[in-house]
Parts: sequence; C-alpha cells; structure tokens
Amino acid sequence: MLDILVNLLGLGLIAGIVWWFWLAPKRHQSKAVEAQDKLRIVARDGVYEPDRIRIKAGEAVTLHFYRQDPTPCAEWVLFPDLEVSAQLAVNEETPVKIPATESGEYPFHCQMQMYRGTLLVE
Ligand SMILES: [Cu+2]
Repeated sequence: MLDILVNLLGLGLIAGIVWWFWLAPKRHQSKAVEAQDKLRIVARDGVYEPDRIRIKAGEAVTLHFYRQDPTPCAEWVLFPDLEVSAQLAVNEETPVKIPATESGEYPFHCQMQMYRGTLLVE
C-alpha cells in the first residue's frame, strides 16, 4: 500500500517537473542585453539570466557564464549551430568563446534543453 503511495508521489513529481520546464506558459520574453566584458550570464533556477544576448556580426566575443545551479542539469552550455560547448564550473565564471558569426538568431541551452537562451547576432 505504501509502495503505491510512493509511486503516485513520484509520478506527481515527474508531472510537475515536465510542466514546469516544458509546458508552463512562457514566463517572459525578456529584452536582449548587449554582451560586454562585464556581462555575466547566470544559470540559476532553470533559467539563464539574461537569456537574450546581443552581439555584433563578424566579431568573435567571449561570454561569461556563471553557474549557480550545482545540479548536473546546468553543467553544460551548448550552442549547437556554432558548434560551441562548454562545461561550467559551479560558482565560478566560465569564459565561453563565440567565433565570428553571421547575423541571425542562435539558440543555446543546457544538455537537456531545460535552460534556454538566444544569441542575437546583428
Ligand atoms: Cu539541463
């Protein structure tokens, strides 16, 4: 009997996680932030802050990720279209080099695509 209860709780928890990460309505469409040396992209509570970063086309830049979330979910950041990925240290700034890129919108995300952001190249 207790088994069933535990299983039900587990299912409820999973449903909650799925809802939170994939099905919850977009919480906000944030404004794009200009990348500059001092900009930190913080990974915390399932979101990158800021999650829209603007850079100039044709210029390589270094983005500074700061991972506060110690769970494995936040461990990697991937820019699949740019073939860039980086392992992020916890509570440390990790530089991520972005090569000179043509203008466009390039998504980035953690390895499970729960954390999501967009790089705007203009
Ligand atoms: Cu993740």
